[in-house]
Amino acid sequence: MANDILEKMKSSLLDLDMDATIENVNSIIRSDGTVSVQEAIDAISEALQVVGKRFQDGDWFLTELVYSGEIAKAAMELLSPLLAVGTSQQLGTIAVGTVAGDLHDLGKNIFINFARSAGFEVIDLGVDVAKEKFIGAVKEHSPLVLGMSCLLTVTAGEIGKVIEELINQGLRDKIKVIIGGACLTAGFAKDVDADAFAPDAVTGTDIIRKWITL
Ligand code: B12
Repeated sequence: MANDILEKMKSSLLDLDMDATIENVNSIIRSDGTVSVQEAIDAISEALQVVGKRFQDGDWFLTELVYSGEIAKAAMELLSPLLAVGTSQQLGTIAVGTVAGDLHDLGKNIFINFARSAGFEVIDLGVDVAKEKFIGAVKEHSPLVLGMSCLLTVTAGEIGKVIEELINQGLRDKIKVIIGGACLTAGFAKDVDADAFAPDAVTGTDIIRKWITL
């Protein structure tokens, strides 16, 4: 039953049927926990992997990529508020943005929602965030953690530039840096002197929670 409804939602997204996807997400929400919000978000991510493969293989074009992103965004907007009912704990402030040149924000937003529901105050810097804006946010808000999201190989170098600037401005030892996004790896994080790479939002939230409680 749980699998059926998740498969139905994935199929409707991959059929690029906005109405049916929204209806399926609403059925999941009405299922009262039979399917968890986390399972629904994972299913959307899985469908987007298929979108990426179709785009990469030349079976789908930019129009389909854009529209599938819009459907996923609309689905996430229904699911996100259900995550944000977590806790009244105040674990501290983190700042998160997608690096310069990159407009992908679905994964960043999922991480933000998980972090908020875990009790962090999150400053969302948005997408296409210039190095100067990351540094400005660190100076202004003194967050415990800086999170950077990056989905494009061509923009991954921006992460190293931000970290370099943190070092130049004497800020690096005051903040932990976590990075995430489909084109990154733990090895890349090591190369650019980030403190951690998270393959998904749940792992990312666990890592920053550990940093705070250690
Ligand atoms: C949807 C989508 C789009 C949408 C984005 C909509 C939006 N609002 O985000 C649009 C249409 C805008 C788009 C545009 C482009 N895209 Co695009 N896109 C995708 C797609 C299909 C899904 C991305 C996604 O949202 N995945 C689901 C989320 C949940 O996964 P995620 O982002 O990885 O996030 C998870 C983790 O990584 C982690 N995470 C992410 N960020 C962070 C940050 C922190 C701090 C932490 C802790 C964790 C964390 O947590 C998340 C949840 O678990 C991917 C395919 C793929 N396999 O990723 C291609 C993909 C990323 N796009 C690609 C390309 C090439 C483009 C374009 C260049 C296409 C073009 N020719 O114009 C443009 C670039 C525009 C730009 N300047 O940014 C390529 C990138 C290849 C590469 N390695 O460089 C991909 C991989 C497709 C492919 N296979 O070719 N895209």
